[in-house]
Amino acid sequence: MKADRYQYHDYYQINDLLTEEQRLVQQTMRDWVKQEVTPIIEDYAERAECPVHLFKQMGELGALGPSIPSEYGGGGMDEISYGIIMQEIERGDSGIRSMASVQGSLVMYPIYAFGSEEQKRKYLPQLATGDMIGCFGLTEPDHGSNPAGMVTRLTKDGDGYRLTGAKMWITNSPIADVAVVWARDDDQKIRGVIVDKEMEGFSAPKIEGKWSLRASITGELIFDNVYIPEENIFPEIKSMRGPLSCLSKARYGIAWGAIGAALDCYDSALRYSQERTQFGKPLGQFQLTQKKLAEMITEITKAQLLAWRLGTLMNDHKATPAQISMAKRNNVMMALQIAREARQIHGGMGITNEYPMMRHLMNLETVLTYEGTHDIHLLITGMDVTGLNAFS
Ligand code: TGC
Ligand code: FAD
Repeated sequence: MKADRYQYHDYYQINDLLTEEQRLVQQTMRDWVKQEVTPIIEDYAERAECPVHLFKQMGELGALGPSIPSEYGGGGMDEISYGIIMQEIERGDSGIRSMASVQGSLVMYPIYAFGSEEQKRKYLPQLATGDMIGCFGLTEPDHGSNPAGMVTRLTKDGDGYRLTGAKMWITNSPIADVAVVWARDDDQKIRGVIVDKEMEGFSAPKIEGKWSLRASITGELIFDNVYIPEENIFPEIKSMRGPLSCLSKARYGIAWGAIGAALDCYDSALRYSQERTQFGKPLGQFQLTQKKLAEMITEITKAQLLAWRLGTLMNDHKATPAQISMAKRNNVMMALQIAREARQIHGGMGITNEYPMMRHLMNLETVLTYEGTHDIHLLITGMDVTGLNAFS
């Protein structure tokens, strides 16, 4: 894997829309990915091992919880900076971006938005540095697209509660020190619980055999009558708005992140088309190759503009969940299709680990599914434009 192969394509001069600070964030993350992720990622992915050491490095860079205020250890940055960070990390690998986006959007964000002052002070600074690793438990074995059907129970027991049930497909869970878990209480309300890994009756077995996101570790969460003190419950939030608003943050990051994976594939395909000759000409001189490359950069540019505009709406607190769904859905499918076309341009070489496309392609199959599947996001847009709910 050649660490020096990147070119940073910006066909519509979108960098001109960025502030000085956002450009600095971009450059810092690019340098880090080039030095620390690209040289090792194929090896880790091949061995299906998570490069856990990257957590602390991302913490030092402010990439864990970039938009959490600095008084709690977060980066104190705006939403576009957060998006840029996700884009640059995913240029390296979707699994590494997953490590960061779960930590920031699905663990730090709910503690920040719904936690008590004590919970914020206890957990956020350590999560921000990567000294503590977190995970987010919403999906259950029988409730994926419909998390409101969850059967994990939080039952009152003396001064505290008992947690029983299981969560499935949980990023980071086997290596997590803390899990933000959503469960139904005695009043049938959805409550958020902070589960510490030492709690008796709690385990987080690894899920083996993934052909996608191989450098990201995924597991289950099992709660066998785990005693939860009151101080570990989010005090106020008591509805699906809790977990779903975390998803909004993470989906926004994915809308940017997917562009990074697409750019990495496009860059490799463009380079290969200029270097490889067949029939006495570079591949890039054939009209069919030009069509592929021209369509790729067009789709990337449209996705960049969608993400940037969404970022400005996020900064103004005006973005709706349906707008976020549109960007997540569009940009992930765009990246998946580009990974596939880029792989074709490389011919047989495209299936090897000399090039990044197959890894991105396999990763993006998960990205298309998690944080709401491609079809669920279509139905969210459909509901928004028609006012009619396809889920009920
Ligand atoms: P619904 O009745 O529509 O809404 C309940 C309450 O929540 C509010 N709300 C949202 N708030 C913020 N952001 C959103 N995206 C929101 N969507 C809804 C809504 O206004 C309402 O508020 P209130 O105050 O009136 O109570 O809820 P529903 O249960 O009918 O939801 C339907 C549906 C299908 C849209 C939802 O269940 C859904 O999005 N399903 C997809 C499931 C999903 O995305 N799971 C992701 C699991 S986590 C994950 O995949 C992490 S991977 C991370 C990685 O490794 O990078
Ligand atoms: P299902 O909900 O069973 O869906 C199967 C198919 O049916 C999909 O194609 C779906 O689009 C379709 N479908 C479902 N309902 C409808 C409908 N109403 N209309 C039309 N089609 C429908 N979850 C977490 O909580 N935390 C995590 O950290 C996390 N990390 C993950 C990491 C990985 C590697 C993976 C693969 C998943 C992760 N997830 C996580 C879970 C992820 O969010 C779910 O896989 C996803 O929400 C889909 O749920 P499901 O797999 O149960 O599929």
